[in-house]
Amino acid sequence: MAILVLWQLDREKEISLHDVRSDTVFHVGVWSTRVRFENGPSWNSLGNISFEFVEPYASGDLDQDGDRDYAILIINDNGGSGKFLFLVSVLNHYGRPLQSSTVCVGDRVAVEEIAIEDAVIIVDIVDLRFGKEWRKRYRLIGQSLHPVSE
Ligand SMILES: [Ca+2]
Repeated sequence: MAILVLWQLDREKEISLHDVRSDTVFHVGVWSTRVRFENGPSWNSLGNISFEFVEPYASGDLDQDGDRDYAILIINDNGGSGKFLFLVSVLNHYGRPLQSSTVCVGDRVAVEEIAIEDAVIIVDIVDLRFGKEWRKRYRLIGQSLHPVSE
């Protein structure tokens, strides 16, 4: 039995963006809402809070175990003026996508570019109200995303 399990771990499959959108159970926002994105935005039961998968995204090895993971973006609209953008790390966990960490990037901001280089997520952010731009970097430490300086 142990040999079979080891064989299966060794033959772990790559995960695709489609897997990330359709097979990850996301916990996003203050309510830790469980959402999926296979059919566009996800709404709460009252229809007043939405979560939407938005591009761009990046793929690369975040936990440095040799397989491809994803850094994706989700917008949370709670029906008020705020539109909160979350950066989410999704790891390849034995061939299935697993959300490992989520950080709020800002309110009413957009991401122009996102990349993964040497296990660091590099995010170029623009403030949609004031046009201000800045860059943030995050590294996975354990299961959590932490901001890092250059
Ligand atoms: Ca990995």
